[in-house]
Amino acid sequence: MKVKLIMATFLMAVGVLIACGGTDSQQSSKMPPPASNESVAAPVETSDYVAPTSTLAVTAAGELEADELGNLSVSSLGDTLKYNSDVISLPKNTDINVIFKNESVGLEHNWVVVDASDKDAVLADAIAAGPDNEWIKPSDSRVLAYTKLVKPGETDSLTMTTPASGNLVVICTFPGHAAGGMVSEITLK
Ligand SMILES: [Cu+2]
Repeated sequence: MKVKLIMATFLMAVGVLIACGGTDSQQSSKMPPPASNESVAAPVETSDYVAPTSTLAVTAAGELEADELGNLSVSSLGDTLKYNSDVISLPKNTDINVIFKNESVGLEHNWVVVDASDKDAVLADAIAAGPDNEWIKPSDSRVLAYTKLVKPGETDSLTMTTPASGNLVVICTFPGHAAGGMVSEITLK
């Protein structure tokens, strides 16, 4: 099936090249054959490629959740100090792929998972760690999962295994951002 498709596309391309040559030999001589072959082959190859993306899944209560493949799409909300959901609902003891997009134009953000009881101490140590450490204390054992410090418009991803229990929160450790509202609660179900 795929071979037939490639052959059909190739024959069509040859037909076009012949047609060009017949009507205007000057124009066809300018056309480099290897380049035109590449441009024909590319769409056929990419048709089999499935981009590693995820669907934005939201529960009836407005909580974000992972899709059926275990992918969780999260982002910051414009140029506010907010994530795209205050509550994220995740299954216990499950591998989750988190894709975090910084949707802002001018702010740097990260997506850092800690137990709620460790939030203030992690944030205090983050300020001490400074920008050279992307606002996270190096090897901080209280940090359960984290992205890099993501620049505006960029994306980072991580894989985490959810625990069996715990009161987890997501915070942005850039100074002032969590205090300003960049906190999401994770409910385990
Ligand atoms: Cu932030």
